[in-house]
Amino acid sequence: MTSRREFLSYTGAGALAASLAPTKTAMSVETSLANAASASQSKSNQPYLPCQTLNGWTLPYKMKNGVKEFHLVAEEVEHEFAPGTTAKCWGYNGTTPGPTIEAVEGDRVRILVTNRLKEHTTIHWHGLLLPSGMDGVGGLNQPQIKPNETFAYEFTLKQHGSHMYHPHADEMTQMAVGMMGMFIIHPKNGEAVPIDRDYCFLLHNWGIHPGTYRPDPSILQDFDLWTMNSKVFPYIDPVVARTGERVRVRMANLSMWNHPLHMHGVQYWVTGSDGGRWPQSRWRNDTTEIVAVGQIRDIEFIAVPGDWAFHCHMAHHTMNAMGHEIPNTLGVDQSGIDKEIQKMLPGFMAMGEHGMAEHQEHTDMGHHPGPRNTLAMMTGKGPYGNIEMGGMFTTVKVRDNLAKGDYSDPGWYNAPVGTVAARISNNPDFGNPIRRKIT
Ligand SMILES: [Cu+2]
Repeated sequence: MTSRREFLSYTGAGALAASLAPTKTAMSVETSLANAASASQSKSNQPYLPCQTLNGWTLPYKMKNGVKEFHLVAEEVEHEFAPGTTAKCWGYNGTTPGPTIEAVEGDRVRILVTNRLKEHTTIHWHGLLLPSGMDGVGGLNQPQIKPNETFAYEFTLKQHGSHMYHPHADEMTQMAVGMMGMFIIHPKNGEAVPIDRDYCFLLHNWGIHPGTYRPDPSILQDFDLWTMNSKVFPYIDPVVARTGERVRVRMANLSMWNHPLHMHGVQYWVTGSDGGRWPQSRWRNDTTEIVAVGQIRDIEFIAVPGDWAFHCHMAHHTMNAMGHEIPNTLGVDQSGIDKEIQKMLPGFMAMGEHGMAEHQEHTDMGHHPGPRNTLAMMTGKGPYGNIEMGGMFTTVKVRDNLAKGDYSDPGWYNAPVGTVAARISNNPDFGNPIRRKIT
């Protein structure tokens, strides 16, 4: 993951290097990448702070006569949600989500879109202010981009803030299988309140039924996987920061559900949306912010040392593939049922009488393996044991001694002595607590 992070920061810096040399009319990607190393060592020269796309990357561009030219390729991709589950998805330039586009307010951008799918597509620039003919709704604003064709979109960026791109052609299918990306526009005159670290991710849901390899576009509610940038816990990169830094996270949602994103350890400010940066008088504190379907919310906080959970608060959205509408086994005495069912289903294990936490213990031990290409419902190991999560769950890892611009995972937090909750008794009759009616 570290080397991927380094690569990502280079590609982001590569774009910066290109933007600093607008007189070079056709800077190659290779040149941009080569320049990245020096650019990353002299961050003060950068006109903006590159955004870190969790588990993702930023698309390099070429300068052509003062226009920043990006090239997106719509294509099928083999995508891994976590080791153990891959699927044939659709995305851009080899990944889902597609690479993040980063530019600056006032830039003229040209975005070439090559269609390597077997059906037509378009791209809609979600939230951008542009001429109607560049808005990307197939049939309404432009002809569909047929297989093998390349279309050019070109417009001037009149705004700044967090935005997205996605197809507006056979949208139900193309979004369900992963076609989406972020479009970040940095302010021309810098940030009103300086940001030390900037992150972004797209929330999504997937109908990848146990044992299958193709996302099912017909699912409306009971999805199997819930993702941040098309990854599930524990394979979502952590948000890393140094104590005291101001961190922004741009949370975007192109799934079929609203997601209340909850961050532990801080009261963050909600500072912007797809409608741009909000005036400071509208910033407000919260710890859970609903990011509705098709929306973006920017949050900012001052980093506090520790390992902090950061997740969707819909409890089913922090699970991996799980059954729905199954009999409730809570409180049901299942003794002896194993042997009976094992006659028909060898390896069957009754569970759920006292809760579902035992699920992770069983699956971690290799008991009752699920169908192939199917993740366990609960997973993840922390320094104190099983985390029992999945889906839209990651961590904010804040340390006192991180170097500026170091985005690598610092490992688990070493909590100061006396600051961790600890057992003081194992007797259920301990103490003299006041209790109401007990059945
Ligand atoms: Cu959710």
